[in-house]
Amino acid sequence: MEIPRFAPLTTYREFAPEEMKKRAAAFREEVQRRRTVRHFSDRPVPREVIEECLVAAGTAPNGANMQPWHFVVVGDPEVKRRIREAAEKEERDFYEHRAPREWLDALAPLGTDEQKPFLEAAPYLIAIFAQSYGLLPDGRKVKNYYVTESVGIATGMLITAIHHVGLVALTHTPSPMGFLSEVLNRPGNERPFLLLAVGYPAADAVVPEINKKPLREIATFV
Ligand code: IYR
Repeated sequence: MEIPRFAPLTTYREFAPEEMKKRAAAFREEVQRRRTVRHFSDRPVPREVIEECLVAAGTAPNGANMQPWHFVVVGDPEVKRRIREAAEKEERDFYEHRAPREWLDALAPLGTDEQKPFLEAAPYLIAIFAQSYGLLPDGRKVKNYYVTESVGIATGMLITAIHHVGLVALTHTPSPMGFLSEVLNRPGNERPFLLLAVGYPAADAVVPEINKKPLREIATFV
């Protein structure tokens, strides 16, 4: 067993209550501006910005620090085209056959359909994979813990980072999305978790008029 090693906490910063309140409100306002955008410009995005956002996402708290995620950043138009083609095939089946009426009704306010032009328009697609188990260089398996929770937290941090730098993202979950493993050649210990389209919004981008639940509905203080 590895012996735990500890170092002093030097990165923590405390803020006085008034400053804390200001920061809390400022951050709340900043994230309230975020919208999921489905219409992308093809304007290029510096790769370095995406790299920084991914490093930020990789700091996410996670089970036993196994960091059970892998991010595949797709900028190659031909790979994006293949992803779009495969996603639209699944989505067509979803919208035309598989989706129960109740699900279609729930999606109606978003105006989504089987057409996924953003998968080619956005300069980057980030395919997020969850590693069900880790693999040592000698091929032995290492158990991962709380994989879904961990990858979900990292994904949330990635989306927040993307917003923070002035880009927009769309969380896309083609169902099923096994095709991502094939198109992107991922190993057997990884399952596709989510596909993020990232870029600038199109000049004429519109967003659905929907609301977030108020605090009293999403939280209880006891
Ligand atoms: N995967 C489909 C359907 C879809 C499902 C949910 I839940 C959404 O919030 C949005 C869409 C699609 O991407 O169109």
